[in-house]
Formats: sequence, structure tokens, C-alpha cells
Amino acid sequence: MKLKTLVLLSLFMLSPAHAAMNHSRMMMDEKGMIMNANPDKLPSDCPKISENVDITIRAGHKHALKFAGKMFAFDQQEWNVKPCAKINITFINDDQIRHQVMVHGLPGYLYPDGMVHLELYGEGQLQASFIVPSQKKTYLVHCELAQHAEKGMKAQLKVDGGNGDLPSIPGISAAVNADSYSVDWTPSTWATLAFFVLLGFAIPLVIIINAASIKVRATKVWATLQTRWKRKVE
Ligand SMILES: [Cu+2]
Repeated sequence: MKLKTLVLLSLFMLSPAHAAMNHSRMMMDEKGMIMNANPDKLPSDCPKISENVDITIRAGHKHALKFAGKMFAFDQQEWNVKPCAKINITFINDDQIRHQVMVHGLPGYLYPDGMVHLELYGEGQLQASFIVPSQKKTYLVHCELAQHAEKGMKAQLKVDGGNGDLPSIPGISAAVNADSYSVDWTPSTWATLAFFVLLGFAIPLVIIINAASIKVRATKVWATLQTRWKRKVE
């Protein structure tokens, strides 16, 4: 390769135009990426867009605090739209780590692999639109990063009321594989439990038996403190 070509190629690689790639179905920059956004192509069963729905989806650890045993979540777990709605998603990542919003089960002739995908590599915000078909259906919305969906980052998008609830949606449906927090009942577990139960009985008992002498001592201590304080003031 000639030096001039090499220099020109290097300049191109370093240019902002290259850093923010805009392919027809994919937008990517240093903050995140959007795949398969579709703001204008109508699904074949939709004569026109029925409604424009603006949905803000926040993702992060703090949204999982209301679900026991969960680590990550979206701020909402369900959205309902009309058939042939155009959905304008504003995706906000409240964490310092990567999160995604992936909608699955969309028609492949409009959405490669049947999905729309928004991803942020850290705190930030992205916007993308897509149009749903007219079919009464429930679509899976989740973050595909390892263990994020299992740890709570799972939701559902219902078109025309949907065709049922998906499993393992926090706060909505039961888990397929429920988390188990079973106790391993070894002799030492029993011994520890017995010790603390006895201690729970013993402490109040000791206080009741020694109530009179405790009162006398407490009165003495109180009197001493009062005398010292008075001396200090004087
Ligand atoms: Cu995530």
C-alpha cells in the first residue's frame, strides 16, 4: 500500500464520521448502539400507524431494589400499545455499566433476527422508534448481557392486550426457576439456633431477677453523674 493511501486511510479511521457509524439498520458511537430501528416502514398488516407512543425505559440497579433477590431491572415491567402503534423509546441507563433494551419476536421481514436493540455502555440516553404489527401478542423485552435478565432485567410489551404473560417477569409472573434460599440444617446450624433462642430467653430473665439491684445501681450512677455535672457548672 502506498504511503499516501495509508495516511488517508488512517485519517479516515480517526475521523468522527467513522467513529459514529451509521449503517442503514445500525447506529453506533462511543456511548452505545441502536440496531433495526424502524421509524417509517409499515408492517404488511398495518394500513397506517394507529398511534404514536412515547415510552421512557430506565435501566439500572436501583430499579431492582423493590424485587427481592434481584440485581438489575427496568423501571417498568410492562407496556401496552394498540395494534400498528409506532413506539418511540427513550432508553436511559442509570448505571455505570452496560445495559440493553431488546425487543424480541418482531416480524423478520422488517426486523433482522426479529428484534430491535438499544444499548448503552454506561450512563446515558438513546432514542429509537419502531412500528409493531397488528397481531395481538406479548413481546419479550430484556437485557441480554450475562445474568442481567435472570437477575431481573426482563419485561413485556403487549400489543392489543397481548397473548398472556411471559414467565419470570418481576412483579408480574412467577419464575420458571425460582430462586431457592433453603437452609442447610447441619448439627451446627441447629446448635447456633438453640443457643440464640436460649439467649433470647435468658437476657430478659436475668434483667427481671436482678431488677431491684439494677435499679439501686442505676440510681447511684445517676446521682454520681448529677453531682459531677453540678461541680463542673459551679
Ligand atoms: Cu443489563
